[in-house]
Amino acid sequence: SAQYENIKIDVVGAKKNVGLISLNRPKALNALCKDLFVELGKAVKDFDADDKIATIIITGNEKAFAAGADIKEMQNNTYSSNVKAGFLQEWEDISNCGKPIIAAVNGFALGGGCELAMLCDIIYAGEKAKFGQPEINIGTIPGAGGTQRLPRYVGKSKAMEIVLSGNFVDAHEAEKMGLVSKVFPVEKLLEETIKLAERIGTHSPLVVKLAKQAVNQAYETTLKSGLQYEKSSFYGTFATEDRKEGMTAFVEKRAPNFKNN
Ligand code: CO8
Repeated sequence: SAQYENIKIDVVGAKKNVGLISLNRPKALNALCKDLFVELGKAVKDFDADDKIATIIITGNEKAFAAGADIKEMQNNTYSSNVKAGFLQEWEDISNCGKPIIAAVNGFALGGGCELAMLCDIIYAGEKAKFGQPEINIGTIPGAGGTQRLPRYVGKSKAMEIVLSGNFVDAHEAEKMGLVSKVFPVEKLLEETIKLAERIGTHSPLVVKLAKQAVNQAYETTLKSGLQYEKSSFYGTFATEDRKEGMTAFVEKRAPNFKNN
């Protein structure tokens, strides 16, 4: 991954179908400077467009997933410079990805780091992970979903507590409150995340994409229209070769051979 300075990319998994993105500014605890985010957005987009890649993982290092937006870079920003530059709007690129993205979080996931993890579809954590929205400590508030996605994960009281206090929550607390789906020993985290990514990669990529879109609808709409969306998409799977193959394989007691069609 010679073309990147702030991230590393690899293709991993037994079938080489998992795109691994490692944030790589260890001296700044992977603080999310603009250059890093531009590279991250490009790497996600490229993996999303690559037919050989089924699932994407974003990770950091043992000390930090990411300690937030780069405070040194933004300290002299002004309201008008933020508005004019559309400060950090490239973050939206990540949420436009059609393929599943799993965050593998060891160490600090703070501020924008916690928000980046929440932009992902699934969060796995190492047992030393720490999550928080400490923006309040530096006189600002979360700017990339901390006040909006976090309450959807953990409810109002816990989200308020985290955002207003700036206190950190550890991996087990984060799991208990539903922010994280599983916690592993630090050195097992990446291998377990790759296993999940590979498992997802055994399914029809087309149908995985539909399933991701359908779950995301749950956060965008009323229950009634979400259920409508789900039903249309479910009906729609019956127009695919992969649905036919999946059900035929079940009846014939064999493994399905999905064609992404
Ligand atoms: N930005 C820039 N540099 C950072 C950041 C950061 N967020 N976090 C750590 N660093 C740097 C430190 O400055 C230090 O650099 P140096 O060696 O040059 O002094 C190096 O990383 C190591 O950090 P520490 O020495 O502080 O390490 P400790 O182990 O003592 O402490 C902490 C670790 C507790 C994580 C501490 O570094 C810390 O509190 N960091 C800041 C956490 C924070 O406040 N994050 C929120 C930032 S604001 C934000 O994310 C808003 C997001 C808005 C997104 C908007 C999108 C539109």
